[in-house]
Amino acid sequence: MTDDVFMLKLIQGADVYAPEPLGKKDVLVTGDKIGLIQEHIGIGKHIDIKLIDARGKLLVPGFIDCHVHIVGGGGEGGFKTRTPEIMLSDITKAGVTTVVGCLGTDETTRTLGNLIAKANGLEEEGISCYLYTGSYHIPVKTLTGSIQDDIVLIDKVIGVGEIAVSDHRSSQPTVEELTKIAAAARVGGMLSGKAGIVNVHVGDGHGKLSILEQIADTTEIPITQFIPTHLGRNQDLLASSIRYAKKGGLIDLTTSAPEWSFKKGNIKCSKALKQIIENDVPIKSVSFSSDGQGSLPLFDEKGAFKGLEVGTVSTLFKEVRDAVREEKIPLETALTVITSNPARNLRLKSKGRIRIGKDADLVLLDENLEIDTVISRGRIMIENKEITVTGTFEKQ
Ligand code: FWO
Ligand code: ZN
Repeated sequence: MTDDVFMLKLIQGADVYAPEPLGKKDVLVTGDKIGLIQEHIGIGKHIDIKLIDARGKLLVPGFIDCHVHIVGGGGEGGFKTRTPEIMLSDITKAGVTTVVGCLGTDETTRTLGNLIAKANGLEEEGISCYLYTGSYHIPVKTLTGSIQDDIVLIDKVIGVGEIAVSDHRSSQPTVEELTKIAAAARVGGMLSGKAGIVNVHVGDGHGKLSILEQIADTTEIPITQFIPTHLGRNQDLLASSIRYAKKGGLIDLTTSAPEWSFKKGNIKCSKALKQIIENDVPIKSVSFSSDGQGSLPLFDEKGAFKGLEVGTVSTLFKEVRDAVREEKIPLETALTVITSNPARNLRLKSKGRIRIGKDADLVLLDENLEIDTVISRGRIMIENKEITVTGTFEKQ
């Protein structure tokens, strides 16, 4: 019998990290929601329910990847370097049940219509998908002609991005231009009960986060309107990001990292997280995102394109696991950067925690912190490390 039949599933005897540790619990999944969390949940003999024996396993919230190029990205080396769009199992086998899709350098051949259609497709295939309107560049390309209207009128749009700053590929936005974008996103979010977040791509230019600090210091726009990302590119930028976070800013680190990036100073996310914690940055301000399907291009010192790789969603949890195993960061702390922190910072109200009434987005980890089972909105997508639900064009 396929899992679709079971509206009720009982996960028994898991060690639950919600992400805070709850200890051994039974968790009842009712439809697409978490229905009950108790020491022991008894069930009648004749009830039609799927039992999942989770003894010896950890149950954690489904992971949130808040920066994924779901329709593909790239192109920085010409047409043949446009990266491929994402497939469902690239996401689910990484334990990710919620993604935020975005466009990047190329908003000519990648369109918002394509992004919205892909997001709807991923939802139909079984995961949750939100979006940023716009892309790297200004003026921001939108669907309705206005950032505010896109956020208010398009359900999945929760903000704008990834707006590029301090990067040779950016539109070289002025403080005024970025302020206007943040103002529109803020009001759009207010009117629609969404975060209205501005996701900012920070390059390796000397400007770093100064444009965001100027906006926060000189206007009524709160610093938390922004989520700058790629902040582990080099030690200089990470140090600035730590200072920025200690002033109340939100910071996001990219887990996809090609070998060459470490030669250019990139700091492995698990190590960056250790440094961030050691500098007393409130962990709530920190998230990881994968830049999945985004290009990871290499440019030489003159800005000439030298080659590129493609980001993968699978790096997201890998860095969290390394933070636990190698940097000895407690699991309940490391997990927050891909669960409760992005859920809070992006105002994804039904996501990010194992709590009654929240979406039944759940991941079972085995004793080696390997992903064993993934449940998205109550549906089993991966079971005992096997893909049980494939995307439309993926072979079983
Ligand atoms: C980063 C996405 C970069 C695309 O700086 O921004 O290029 O449009 O697909 N990727 N431009 C990757 C580094 C963080 C390694 C993007 C890319
Ligand atoms: Zn980027």
